[in-house]
Amino acid sequence: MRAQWEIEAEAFVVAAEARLLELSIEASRAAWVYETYITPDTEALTARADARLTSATVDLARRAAEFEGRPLPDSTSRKLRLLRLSLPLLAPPGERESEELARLSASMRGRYAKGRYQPDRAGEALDLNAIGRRMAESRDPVELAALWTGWHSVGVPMRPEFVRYVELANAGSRAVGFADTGAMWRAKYDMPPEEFVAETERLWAEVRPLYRLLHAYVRHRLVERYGESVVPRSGPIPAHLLGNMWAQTWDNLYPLLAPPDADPGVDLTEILRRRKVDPRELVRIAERFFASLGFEPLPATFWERSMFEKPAGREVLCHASAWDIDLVDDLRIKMCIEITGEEFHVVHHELGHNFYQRAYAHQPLLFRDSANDGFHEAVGDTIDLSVTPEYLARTGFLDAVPPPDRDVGLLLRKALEKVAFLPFGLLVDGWRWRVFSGDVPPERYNSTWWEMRLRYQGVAPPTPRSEADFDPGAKAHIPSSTPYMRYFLAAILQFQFHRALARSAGWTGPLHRFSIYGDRAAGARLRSMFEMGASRPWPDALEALTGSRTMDATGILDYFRPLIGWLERETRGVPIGWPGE
Ligand code: X8Z
Ligand code: ZN
Repeated sequence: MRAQWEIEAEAFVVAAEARLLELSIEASRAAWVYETYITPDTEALTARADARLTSATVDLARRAAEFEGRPLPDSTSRKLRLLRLSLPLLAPPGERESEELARLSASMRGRYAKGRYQPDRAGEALDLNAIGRRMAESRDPVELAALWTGWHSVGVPMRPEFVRYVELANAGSRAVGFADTGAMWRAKYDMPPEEFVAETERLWAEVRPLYRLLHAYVRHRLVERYGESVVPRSGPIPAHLLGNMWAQTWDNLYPLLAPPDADPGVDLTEILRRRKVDPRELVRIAERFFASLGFEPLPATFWERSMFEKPAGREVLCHASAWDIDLVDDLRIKMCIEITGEEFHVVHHELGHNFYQRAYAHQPLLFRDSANDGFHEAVGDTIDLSVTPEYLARTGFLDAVPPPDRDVGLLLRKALEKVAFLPFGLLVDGWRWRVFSGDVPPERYNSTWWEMRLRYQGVAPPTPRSEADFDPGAKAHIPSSTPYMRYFLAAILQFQFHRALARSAGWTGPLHRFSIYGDRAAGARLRSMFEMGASRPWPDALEALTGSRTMDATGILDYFRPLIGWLERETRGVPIGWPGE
């Protein structure tokens, strides 16, 4: 016979899921309207819907705690645990405080979305997309520094909001038993939080030598280009010279860094522009990749309701995101698509979220999530790793497959995207965890941010920074409260997934030439992992796909193996590392 508390716990979970579903849909709709049409009214509406959802979640999480310590079926106790972890921000006690936190959160997102930089008084004000385009292309250090500094001023008015936000967010996390919000974020990984931190450090230690090698090569080439007065031979690389606002991916510098005798690699931007591909078609191309694996095409509503382009005449939050509004099949993406290779990757990334969401939609609400959040971020990128020359030739984008003996260009371009990202992926939440715990107080927010950017990435700001600035606010995930360690995990996991899929296909060639395009067996393996959602601890899902229960950095190292030797040769006699690392 089932115990009384077991019956009560299950009834509680069913009712909680129904309540949360209703409030989540309401909050998603409000957030969608806000982020695609930013006005004071939509800001107030999204804040209100968020406050309702976060307050209800805290309330339910506290009641869930009453079942703690009683023997319950695994899936029930897992749901009770996940309930406390379902949102990155929880409401602090008190209706006023809860609404205040939701308002601060919406306000910071709005500031980010509305950020502009006006290069000169007569010129037009540039939004982040326009600034990003210039940063990708310009090689003028003076212009680049101005763009960088101009955008970073977006953080300044966020600072007082962020200070208060940290207090309120921590109060919300404490209300459900966590020491602070960072502790709550670290508790999401089916292992003791300290063990999770140790895992991230272990993975970083494994890939760090490759990052330092790439850093040394890039710095050396930048010294040649800009001279030692701009780029110190053995110091940090100035952050504005890497082709990206946050120096998080460096592939826009490829034309500058390509070995003179190397194959040009594959220039996706050029291919897409030559074909006159428009934003909607770009999404279609990515959808066709998923379809080739056996996934159902996206629903008609996806095409009707998504935002693919920046609309004229209203403010929107352009940072790309994927949505599942009704948590069943009201799937959408929100992007301001530009026709570039970079955005081609992002479109695959976003559709990965949508196909994952759809595959776990049959799960009970609290299991409608990825195995861990790194998985959600990794799947679209895994598909994107299969955008190989062979795939491009099969789909008619390339006339002929280039011979593999000159692939160093292809690999360097990928490393500038994927390897360059690793320390940034690690440090954003490295910083935020310390901020939430109080280890870094407001008067050291910015200096610690730069200490960490120096230590991990080996980059330095182009102009002196002070505590009047708030440079973390110039990165979307800070105002939007999106945890960031997930991207570091994804950068490791996607190569582990890719290698596993290659092995099960019997592939013996180089990993960067392997593509799962059209491979239904690979699609079925991915789908069965997707369908598990968050119903099992993530090592189970990882094992189902890869045979391993631990995250493994040898995937990315194997992928770049042919490049490592080349980088070692190129950096012979060149300084490696930097003071302050
Ligand atoms: O934010 C994203 C996605 C949406 S989940 C576009 N990414 C991180 C970023 O842009 O900083 C993808 C890679 C890292
Ligand atoms: Zn994502």
